[in-house]
Amino acid sequence: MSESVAPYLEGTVAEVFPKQCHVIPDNDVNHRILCPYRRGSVVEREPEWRERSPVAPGDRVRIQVFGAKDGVVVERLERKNLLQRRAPGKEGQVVHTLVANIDYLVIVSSFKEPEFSPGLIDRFLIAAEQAEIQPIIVVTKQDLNPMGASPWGIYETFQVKVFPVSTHTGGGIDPLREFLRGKTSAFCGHSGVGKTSLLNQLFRKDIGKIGTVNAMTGKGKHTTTVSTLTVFENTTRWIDTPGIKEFGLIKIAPRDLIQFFPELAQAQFRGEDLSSYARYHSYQKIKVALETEGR
Ligand SMILES: Nc1nc2c(ncn2[C@@H]2O[C@H](COP(=O)(O)OP(=O)(O)OP(=O)(O)O)[C@@H](O)[C@H]2O)c(=O)[nH]1
Ligand SMILES: [Mg+2]
Repeated sequence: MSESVAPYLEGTVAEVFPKQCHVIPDNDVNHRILCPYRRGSVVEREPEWRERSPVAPGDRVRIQVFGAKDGVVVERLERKNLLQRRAPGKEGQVVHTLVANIDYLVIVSSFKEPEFSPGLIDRFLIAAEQAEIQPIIVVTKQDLNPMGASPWGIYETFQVKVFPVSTHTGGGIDPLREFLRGKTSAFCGHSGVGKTSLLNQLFRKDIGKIGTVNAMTGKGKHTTTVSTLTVFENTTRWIDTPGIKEFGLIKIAPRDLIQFFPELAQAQFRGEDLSSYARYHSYQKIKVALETEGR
């Protein structure tokens, strides 16, 4: 008689905790297996930029399964892409991998409460371009925009798709759901912009807890604390992420930054004054950050 060996499966990381993660096995999208992971068995060779955690939501992994709900990660499979930022509060070259293997980065900003945030949108757009991930922009809380202002117009001139929505009126939700169907998308942005509210509407049921915003500052209260990948109608995957305060870009030399601002690069080529351009301020701010962080 041969000894029985615990079986191996492949799956997708749905949630990451310290030292363990939830994995959705490929053979049953409604199932979750809690699997410890060890850096040594997941990362073959430490990269130049050390990851705060060696697995991220969306990662493909091979697991060995011991019971209905128990397993262990034995390997992280090759990544199609990954979205990384400088790990906040960490010294040196440490990165936070927000998500891996996504089709769309959904950059969520509210029209108001908190205030529309082009600075963060610019950073996400740059990171998406670096990672070769298609970004789209969702501007929530359109019920607070009775005049129909569109401060996002500039992004449409760069062929970035913008979806204005309101989870209060339901406006704009159906076309967004159709656009995302069959793909894996990560929803990222500041706290309180309405990422979880939006996902609850897209799912047509409550999958995550919704917070409030501070009445004085208009800022969110970091209600979502762990990124969660949830499967919608078998083939669509949505990752809700906790609101971030800042997005520190990595692996860009300050002199190369202008390439990510095509209108400024062209203006510079023509010898024009850059300071009259809408995104000049944002460009300067990011450049200074890259210079002071030093790499
Ligand atoms: N007026 C208005 N308020 C909204 C809309 N969508 C969400 N909100 C409110 O915004 C607040 C924050 O919503 P959440 O969905 O928790 O925001 P979040 O982006 O998930 O926040 P974190 O989990 O902290 O990152 C709640 O009070 C929601 O009711 C909207 O379309 N219009
Ligand atoms: Mg949330």
